[in-house]
Amino acid sequence: MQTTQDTSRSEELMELENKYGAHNYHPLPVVLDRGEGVYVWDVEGKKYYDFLSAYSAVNQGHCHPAIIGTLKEQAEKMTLTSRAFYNSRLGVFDQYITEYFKFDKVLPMNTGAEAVETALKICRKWAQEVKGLPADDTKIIVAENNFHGRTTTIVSFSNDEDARKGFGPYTPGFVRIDYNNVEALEEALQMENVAGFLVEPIQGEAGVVTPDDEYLRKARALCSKHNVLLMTDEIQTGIGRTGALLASCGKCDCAGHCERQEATYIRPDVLILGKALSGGAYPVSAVLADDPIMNVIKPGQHGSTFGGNPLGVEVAMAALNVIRDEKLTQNARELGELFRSEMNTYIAQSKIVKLVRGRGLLNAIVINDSPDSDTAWNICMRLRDNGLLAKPTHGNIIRFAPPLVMNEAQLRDCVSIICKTLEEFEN
Ligand code: IF1
Repeated sequence: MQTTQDTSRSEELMELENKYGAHNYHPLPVVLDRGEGVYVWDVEGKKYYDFLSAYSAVNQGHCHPAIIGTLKEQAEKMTLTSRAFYNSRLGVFDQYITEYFKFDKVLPMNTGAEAVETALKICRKWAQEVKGLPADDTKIIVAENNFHGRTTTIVSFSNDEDARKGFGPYTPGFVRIDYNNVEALEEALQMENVAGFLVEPIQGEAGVVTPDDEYLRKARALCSKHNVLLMTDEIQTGIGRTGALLASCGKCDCAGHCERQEATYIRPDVLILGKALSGGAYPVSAVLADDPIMNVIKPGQHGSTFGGNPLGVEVAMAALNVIRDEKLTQNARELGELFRSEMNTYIAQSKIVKLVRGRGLLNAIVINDSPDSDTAWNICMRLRDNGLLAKPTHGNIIRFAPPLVMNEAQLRDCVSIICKTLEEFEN
């Protein structure tokens, strides 16, 4: 399987990034040039299965024709007006997305971190203006090992030293509790002046840490009881990825549209979306909430030059259409079950893999080696050689998140590449 290809073009391009770009990443050494569906090609023309999907932004697959078609069409008509004026696409998008996810209102932004910041600002303002909490002591509860983005406020409540250290002084007003621990939440809610609880339905960066089935439901009930806003960060888990439209939909894909809503859907007060909201074609993020919450934001109090621009919102509508039209949520659910079951068969006779976990097509395997070892990295390098791209997280965890447009034959092919590669590391 060793490639004998001339990789000088790749070397050259990596050297350019290395020399002229800030060193804020440590990428796997592969230089991608083109993508289509579940596949990407490097500059030497080698083809790979993409098992990262740009951290779940490319759920709809690379360069989906419907999304790119819409992007091209809108780009030739109008790209940006700013919110100083109305534009002909934003209202249409506002109606579309609020009906799609069943909230009264949406506030569009661009990146995930901006959407999280927006949710935090809405939460604080709601707490002060509606709930009557003091401005200098409004607390928001967050989870241990959270990942919500890279702004100074967001890294203020991170416990990842790399993300946080050296970037102080930090924004106060956050209280961190154990993830997947209802008692810890209950206890934290006894504090005075709690405004909200910000949580990932599955912790992606932490290594696809999947909470107990009842965790979110109980968190929902506790937040309601204490008049505290439940804010779910579905930037990575949302839009079909976990085999549900939102991870907070449980096993359903309706976002409150069907009779199973009662049984499975946990409705947050504030829903935070990004990444796959645009299918990776353009940065689009959004915060959704009902009127009593969203209406605390008045003209001049929050915004963004690019937020709600006609190009972004057209792309987002196309991207959400693809999820529905191609039944990608259902596909993620079915292929996810197949993936975990195949991996569990492998793990039963494996020494190198401890376990597989996840929901839908957001999965990870835990390598049986210390987080300080380079085993997971070496496995990812061999996966690359064997035509599949994945990235380790936290040293000994490998995340597997292919585009949701994958079919069963492709998934079986990928499982065989993964198992064959793992076998090389078995002794
Ligand atoms: C990086 C991880 C994924 C997110 C959740 C908000 C954001 C993210 C739940 C911010 C972003 C990214 C950013 C990326 C690595 C990455 C990531 F490895 F850190 F965990 F996806 F798996 N909430 N996640 O996952 O969104 O501002 O980036 O648009 O390199 O920082 P953003």
